Amino acid sequence: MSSTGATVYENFHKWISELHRAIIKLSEVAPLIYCMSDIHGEYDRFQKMLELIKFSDSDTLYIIGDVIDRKPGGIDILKQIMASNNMVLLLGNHEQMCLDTLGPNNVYGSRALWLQNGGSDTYRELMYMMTPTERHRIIMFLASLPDHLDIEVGGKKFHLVHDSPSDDPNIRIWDRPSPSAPPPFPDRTVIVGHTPTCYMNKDERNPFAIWHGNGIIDIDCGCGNETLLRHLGCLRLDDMEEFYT
Ligand SMILES: [Mn+2]
Repeated sequence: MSSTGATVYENFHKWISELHRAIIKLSEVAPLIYCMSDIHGEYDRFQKMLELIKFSDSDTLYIIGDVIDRKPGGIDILKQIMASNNMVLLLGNHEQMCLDTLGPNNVYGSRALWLQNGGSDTYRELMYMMTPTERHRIIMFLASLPDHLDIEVGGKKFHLVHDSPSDDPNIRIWDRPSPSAPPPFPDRTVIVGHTPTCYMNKDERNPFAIWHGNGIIDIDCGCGNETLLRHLGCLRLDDMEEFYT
């Protein structure tokens, strides 16, 4: 090979190496879309999950309700979500019970219902362990949450809602979907939480796993319950990879 030929070859080789490095770098920072639900105060599992998925500033996390109650870390998780600009929280029935009790439209009897459903730690922290200004900031944040969202990831459409797709806001956060129901939408996959997946797959012997139904996916793997079979589940919507902590 002539010396000019060798230089051309070396330059080409160098260019290919640089391109290869650039592709690797791009794949490391490519933004990814994740969803979780029903963390129910399990702060440690939530932090472990963020580490496991290597959640970065360019990724987006949708949390489909029920961050608070049952276990004591709910307010810390809420504060983390509020401080982040790439975590999107949807309203769950537990956030609604908190709002009904402490929000601007106080609902008669809501405090008893909330406390019966694991709200004691959240209630105590909001009422007695923070300033009225901080409490107001949290309540106003909860009051601003959407109760459903339609998103598109890589050409696939998803409808995110805490419990059931419906025109009725109460059904959206309170009802339980039937595992044998027909697909709710012809063109979108529904992703819900609220109902631990053991009730959908009738499997109470194995660790709870994300349930894939007919046009609907349930990602509530039982956080906040007492069973040792519970997990925090996380679904990456780009490739439907599942993660558990
Ligand atoms: Mn719920």
